[in-house]
Amino acid sequence: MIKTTCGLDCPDACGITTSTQTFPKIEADKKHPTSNGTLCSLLNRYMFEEPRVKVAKIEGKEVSLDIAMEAVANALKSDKKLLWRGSGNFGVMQEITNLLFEKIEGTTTKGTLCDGAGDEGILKGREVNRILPPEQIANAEVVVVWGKNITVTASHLMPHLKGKKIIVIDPIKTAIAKQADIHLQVAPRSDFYTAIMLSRFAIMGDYEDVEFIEEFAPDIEDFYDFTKEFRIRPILDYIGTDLSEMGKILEMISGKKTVFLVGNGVQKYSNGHHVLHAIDSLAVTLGKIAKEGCGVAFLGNSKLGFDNPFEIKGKKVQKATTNFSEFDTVLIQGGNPVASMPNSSRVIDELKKSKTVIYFGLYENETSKIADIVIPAKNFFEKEDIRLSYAHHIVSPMRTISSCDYGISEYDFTSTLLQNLGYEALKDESYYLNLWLEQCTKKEDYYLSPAYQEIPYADGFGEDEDEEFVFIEEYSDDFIKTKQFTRARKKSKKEIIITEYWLITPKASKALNTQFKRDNRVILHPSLGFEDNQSITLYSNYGEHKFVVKNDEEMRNDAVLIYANSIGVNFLTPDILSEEGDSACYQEVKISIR
Ligand SMILES: Nc1nc2c(c(=O)[nH]1)N[C@H]1C(S)=C(S)[C@@H](COP(=O)(O)OP(=O)(O)OC[C@H]3O[C@@H](n4cnc5c(=O)[nH]c(N)nc54)[C@H](O)[C@@H]3O)O[C@H]1N2
Ligand SMILES: Nc1nc2c(c(=O)[nH]1)N[C@H]1C(S)=C(S)[C@@H](COP(=O)(O)OP(=O)(O)OC[C@H]3O[C@@H](n4cnc5c(=O)[nH]c(N)nc54)[C@H](O)[C@@H]3O)O[C@H]1N2
Ligand SMILES: [Mo]
Repeated sequence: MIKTTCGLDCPDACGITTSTQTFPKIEADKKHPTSNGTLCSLLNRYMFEEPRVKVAKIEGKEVSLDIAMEAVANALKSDKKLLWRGSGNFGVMQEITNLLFEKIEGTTTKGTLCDGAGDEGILKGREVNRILPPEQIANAEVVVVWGKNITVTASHLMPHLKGKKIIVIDPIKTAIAKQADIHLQVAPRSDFYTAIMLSRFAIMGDYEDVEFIEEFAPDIEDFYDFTKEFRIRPILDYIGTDLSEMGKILEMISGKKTVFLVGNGVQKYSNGHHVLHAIDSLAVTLGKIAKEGCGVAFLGNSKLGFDNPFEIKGKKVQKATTNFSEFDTVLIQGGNPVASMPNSSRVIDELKKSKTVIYFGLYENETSKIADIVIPAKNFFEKEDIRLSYAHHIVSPMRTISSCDYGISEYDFTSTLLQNLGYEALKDESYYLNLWLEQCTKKEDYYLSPAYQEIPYADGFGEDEDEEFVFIEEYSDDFIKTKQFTRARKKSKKEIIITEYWLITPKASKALNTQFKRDNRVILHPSLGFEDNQSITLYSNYGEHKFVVKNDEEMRNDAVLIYANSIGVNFLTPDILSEEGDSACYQEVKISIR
């Protein structure tokens, strides 16, 4: 039997056992510290059902891999070339193509489609984004699931929640919300206010952890003053809650070891950094961080503590709002930007203006369809790699289990092009793999990241771990004006006719971003008055697209939901960057229905 690891972009990064003889039969590695004995259907089933790109193409014509690679080499000789990498595979070797772009003086990207805004908010308070080890989640007594659809997107955390008090803060009545002791069904994009209000009431009600604050966060008085700048009544109305519900939450947490599991949902907005900074400030006020069974877990920095051999300098452009037309040659690796980036019409226009688009991936998708050159990749069962995770510290090798004679690995792709273009060859593949493993400590059969700490921030915050926490003390928001709060209050609820809806766009259970099963549904509250299976057009300032209606009581009546795997969802989303953190803001948009 061989042990390997799932490479799909998911926090769990599950251990797998299989053998070359029995593959594609795979099983969960029951000894792997983060597996719970099962593998999800994405890995077990949908990945194997998805038709692969099995032959290289130039302008739609099938050619041999050698000829296609020569065409890629020629295209990379142009002046302006860009590498745009997606997150289809989470192995570290994906980044080896950086070494090619360093040599040819090409442009790469900075920023992210994913968690950049939230990450920046964490850095503001703690200076480093350390991962909360799952053991601390297991040690907690109360778990606050905040904008994270845990049963779908991180199902291997579910066993840790057994027997605990659960508080869910989410505009949708998700599966975990249905099991929760308290579900705060907040208005979308109101989490900053929720965190600030909870902090204010915590201090007013003497729920704060005085001893902890003295040592780690003495600036609390200024933070308290800051929370008082916000008016209680209109803001609680806006969030969709009241004093008694806020009180219940604080009572449930008080005196109990509490973990906050914060997901991407809270920060898909221009002010996403404020949200994570406010949630951290709340956790510090309550003393629910840097202790056993406590902490705020967001997507952590998986590469923290590593020297990354693939980090390069050179020109970088924004990943979420790339102007592809500025480049003659665009190499798209492991991603599907035509469907996954915001504002699809703009992305398609931009890509059409660039001379040569190269798609290097596993599956046919919206991006492969418009590419000039298509190069088939190998999947993570067909090459060697190392897997890190943004939710735990286990570092796991990924092994070659199966052969693939039509695809090429990222290492071979880079190596071939460097040779073809006359540059010095790469070192052996094992050299790079070992560079990662050598930096780890060994824990039984597994490796542990150099950043591992049993209780993160136990000695303090900052790089040197002896600094104080920095509270949030300023807030700006151009999208929602606080004046709206007073206006909404003056009208009775009946008078307000909603014509524009928030767009909630979370991850789907049968897809991994745009890979695997796709959809075309929009989910609405029945009170909006549409029929199931009716086809409707949604439009925003950025574009429009048709979707098929599914009614669901789990929705609020001021929001519609379209999963991230849905065909056309990103025709509606804005190509704007978060105020800080260089992140996409998929939900900073209101949509109308035709
Ligand atoms: N099955 C599956 N698993 C996945 C993925 C997948 O595509 N499919 N993708 C992976 C990737 S790339 C990532 S980044 C992670 C992300 O996983 P999560 O962090 O769970 O992120 P999302 O699924 O985007 O949204 C999470 C929740 O946020 C809620 N939400 C939306 N808007 C708001 C808001 O304004 N406030 C609050 N409080 N909640 C809000 C949504 O209703 C949803 O329940 O999942 C990973 N795991
Ligand atoms: N509306 C909306 N849009 C979103 C989001 C959302 O919540 N809502 N979420 C955003 C988030 S969090 C993320 S992370 C992005 C993800 O967006 P992308 O990074 O573009 O990821 P995918 O769309 O899944 O495309 C991954 C592609 O990688 C290729 N691939 C897989 N494995 C390999 C490999 O080993 N080698 C190579 N060369 N190719 C491979 C496959 O062909 C696959 O089609 O989407 C973002 N888009
Ligand atoms: Mo993501």
